Amino acid sequence: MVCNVAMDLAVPSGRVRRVCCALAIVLSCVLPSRILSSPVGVHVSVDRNTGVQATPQFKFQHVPSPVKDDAGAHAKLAVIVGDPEGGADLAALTDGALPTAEDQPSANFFFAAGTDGGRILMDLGAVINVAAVNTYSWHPSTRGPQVYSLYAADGTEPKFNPKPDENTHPATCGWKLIATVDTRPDQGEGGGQYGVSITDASGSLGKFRYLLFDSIPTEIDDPFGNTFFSEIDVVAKK
Ligand SMILES: [Ca+2]
Repeated sequence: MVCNVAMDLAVPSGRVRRVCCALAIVLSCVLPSRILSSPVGVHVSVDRNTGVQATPQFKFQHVPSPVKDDAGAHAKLAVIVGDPEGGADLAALTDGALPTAEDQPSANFFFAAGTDGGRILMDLGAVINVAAVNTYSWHPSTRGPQVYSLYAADGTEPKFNPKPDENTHPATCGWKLIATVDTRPDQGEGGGQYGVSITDASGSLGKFRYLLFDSIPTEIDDPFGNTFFSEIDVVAKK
């Protein structure tokens, strides 16, 4: 439990993997465990499908299914921190194609085994009004859940750094934290299909050109904790 709390806290703090457990225990008493630093108004919906509910159609109770023609379909993607040598290349995140089975490395992007995740930069090509960011994953075990922070930027700040390295906190160089996401269940390995939808009560998360996904493993008990990401959708406000 303490380890989970420590990892939750590590997400919005950049690439620092471990924090003082004592601090974690203290903060766990006053902060919710799942959405620690999301700004007021931001809502993170999480759905999980297991067993026969997890199908290649990615149908969820609340979170919309992935679509092909979202505002992120033609975004430029880059790994700016981490080792991407895992399964499919980054294009799998925006191709609109979905895995057809629960353990399909060739249809999912994930960071290399034994590494501590990384950062994915998404350049939408122009500033757009973002209504939602939806992320999808599928794996029968610990690579199913998603644990990441989402940052966003319009790129106009003078100090903006589009590629903050592992020693640079995005918030110090023109990025805004949108949400922290942690879909790990309280018990069990968390296998299954996950849909996450990040929205805001106002109808808009903001006007951004760049998104940064800062992902960490769901566990470090073995080398296989990096999430199998199937798709990322960016929904423009209409
Ligand atoms: Ca895909």
